[in-house]
Amino acid sequence: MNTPQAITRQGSEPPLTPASEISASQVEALMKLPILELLGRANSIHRTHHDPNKVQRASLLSIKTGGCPEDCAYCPQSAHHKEVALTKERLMQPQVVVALAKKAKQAGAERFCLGAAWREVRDGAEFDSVLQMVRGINDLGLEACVTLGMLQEHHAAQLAEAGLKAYNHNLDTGPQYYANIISTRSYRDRIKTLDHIRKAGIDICCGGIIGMGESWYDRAEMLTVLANFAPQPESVPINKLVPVAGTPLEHLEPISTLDMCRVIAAARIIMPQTTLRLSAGREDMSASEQILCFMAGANSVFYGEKLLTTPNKQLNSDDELFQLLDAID
Ligand code: SAM
Ligand code: DTB
Ligand code: SF4
Repeated sequence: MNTPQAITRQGSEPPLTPASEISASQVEALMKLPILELLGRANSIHRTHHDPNKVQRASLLSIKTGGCPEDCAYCPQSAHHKEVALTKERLMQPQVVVALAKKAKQAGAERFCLGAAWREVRDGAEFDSVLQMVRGINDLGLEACVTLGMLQEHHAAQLAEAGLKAYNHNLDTGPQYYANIISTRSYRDRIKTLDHIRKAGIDICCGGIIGMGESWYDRAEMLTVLANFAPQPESVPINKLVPVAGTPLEHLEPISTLDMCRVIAAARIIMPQTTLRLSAGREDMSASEQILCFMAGANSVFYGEKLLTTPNKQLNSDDELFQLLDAID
């Protein structure tokens, strides 16, 4: 797998077709194209590789909430941000999790994702419980995805054996901006975990957050690292920062939907096959704004009234959105 060192500032022409070794300055130029040109290019690539009318629904559940030792500036679950109003919760029981997965499936979810506020996976009873959850979700015919922080090779092998489809582990931002956001683990640590996931044969779900004060070049760097993974990640979540009170990023200005679209469109052009998930930050977007993100190449959302700890779109609002995506009489 390529590391961030692979990024170079070479050339300024936006690429017309996905390249195997793309540079951050090329991706930045792509994101800065006239918006209609950018959306047009992205949509045409999207239609070549995906059903243009299909948006996947993934459900999300926080199985262990709060008290995380990491200092991620955006995250309400970090124990470093003492002003955040959040009740810590211990790891949930497997049977409760599987019952919630069953409900999500009945509501239309195709993938069920479990999130734990852990720095890393540790051997023991808690990890065994997570393996049991994965088996239960799999048995329901749902794709199972987990995000548990860093892990070692043998953990990835056990998750694969339990039938895990995908592991979510985000780069969060570009390598140069990263130190402004997280100090308790390095970019290289993240890449190492992703390597273990890939070697175990589990799909990689890896993306980041837009709107943390980063530049266009930082956004381009993050997408470039992702696009230069070989093979590219099977799914890429693009989160808009949810500015939670009590976190260091609480006062940041929200970024516009068009800026989100620019990032999504560039991601679609350079990663034509990936499932692009319009993740956190949909709550304040209108149906039309979300449809613009789908035109730009997003083809998955988190479905359910809560993300991990913050509100997501209400189910009736998403049901209306999905009706709008259908043909009309
Ligand atoms: N602890 C694990 C980890 O960090 O990999 C898993 C859970 S963590 C909450 C999963 C991802 O949620 C983060 O990597 C980040 O991209 C996203 N996230 C967390 N807080 C967010 C926020 N306030 N706004 C947008 N995305 C957020
Ligand atoms: C991802 O990239 N976004 C999701 C999922 N992976 C785990 C999490 C979003 C969390 C938003 C803040 C919260 O609800 O705590
Ligand atoms: Fe912990 Fe993950 Fe939140 Fe960072 S993003 S504080 S690792 S739960």
